Amino acid sequence: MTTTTAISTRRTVLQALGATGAVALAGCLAENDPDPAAADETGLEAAKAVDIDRIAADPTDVPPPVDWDEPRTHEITLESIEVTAEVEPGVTVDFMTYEGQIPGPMYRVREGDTVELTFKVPGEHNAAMHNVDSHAVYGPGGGAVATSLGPGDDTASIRFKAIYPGVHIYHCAVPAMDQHISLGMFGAILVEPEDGLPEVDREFYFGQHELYTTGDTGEDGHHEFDFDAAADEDPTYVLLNGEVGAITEDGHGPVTAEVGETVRVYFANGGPNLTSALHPIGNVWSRYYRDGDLLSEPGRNVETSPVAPGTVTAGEMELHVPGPIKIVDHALSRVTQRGMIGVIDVQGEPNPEIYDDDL
Ligand SMILES: [Cu+2]
Repeated sequence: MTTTTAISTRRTVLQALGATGAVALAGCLAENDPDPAAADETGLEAAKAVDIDRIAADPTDVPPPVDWDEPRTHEITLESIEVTAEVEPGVTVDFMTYEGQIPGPMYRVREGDTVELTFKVPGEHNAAMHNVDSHAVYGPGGGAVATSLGPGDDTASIRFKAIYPGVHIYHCAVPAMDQHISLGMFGAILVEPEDGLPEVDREFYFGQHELYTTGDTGEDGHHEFDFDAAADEDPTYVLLNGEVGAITEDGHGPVTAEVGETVRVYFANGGPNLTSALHPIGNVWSRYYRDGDLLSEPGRNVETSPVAPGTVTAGEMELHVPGPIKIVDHALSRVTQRGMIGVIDVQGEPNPEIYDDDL
């Protein structure tokens, strides 16, 4: 383990958790870190030049609510792109993605709409075979059979009718699907019920997944995918939007919202293996759509809820007071030691009747 950089993973996350926690926990971690001279050497290659500066999808990149009431047809083109990018400074990975981002783009249709999906695997951007298995599809492999393409193959197109409402995942489902999902190939498609969803002020879209590599967490260099670690379900990183603390001050910055607003979060767990214990630190899911079920009555005031791999879920929060809300997996070692955190920064006037931090 490269001790210095291993600490940097934790420091990024601990800073995102809050200064007090950072001081207390950083001291604790420093005592527990092994002597660098005794560290094992995994012999990573040097970090590679990156193809893109950012693998993390923008959480505000959510399609607007359905405003039509007759069935329509959506033409969607989705491209697989393999790119080298950083998980954190000094640590590179050859990711596999839809459209160069993690999670892949979110799509939004209405119950009864038709989707014509064209999939592309351009030879110049891919070395492996890929496809699309969408959980919104009735059909073999959720479309994966018909969309399986090798690099440079002609495009493949499928048409499906979005019959059942819900928020669903799509992902790559080639034989090494665990590898491809771990390297980033998953995203969300929202099929709104005919009656729509409650109006909210803002929506965000996040994706959790875990990364299994030949290096140690935070070890400088280029990390390769580790099939043994995947078999053991022993991840090097557990990430929100593909990077350590991507959506925090130490990454690309938090997303913002205002006191008094109601926000909805769509949360995809790509996995491939770990169930997330989804929790918004400093808030609660006032209405929670378990397992992406948009037809049943939502759960009320849900604190932490399991999100199985291969699921997109949704939850709504009321923003009564300013300050950060931290989106985490409440299996907290994944936060403090594996990178899994994102921040919604709520701005506005204090509301001491609800919360007073200076009595
Ligand atoms: Cu793939």
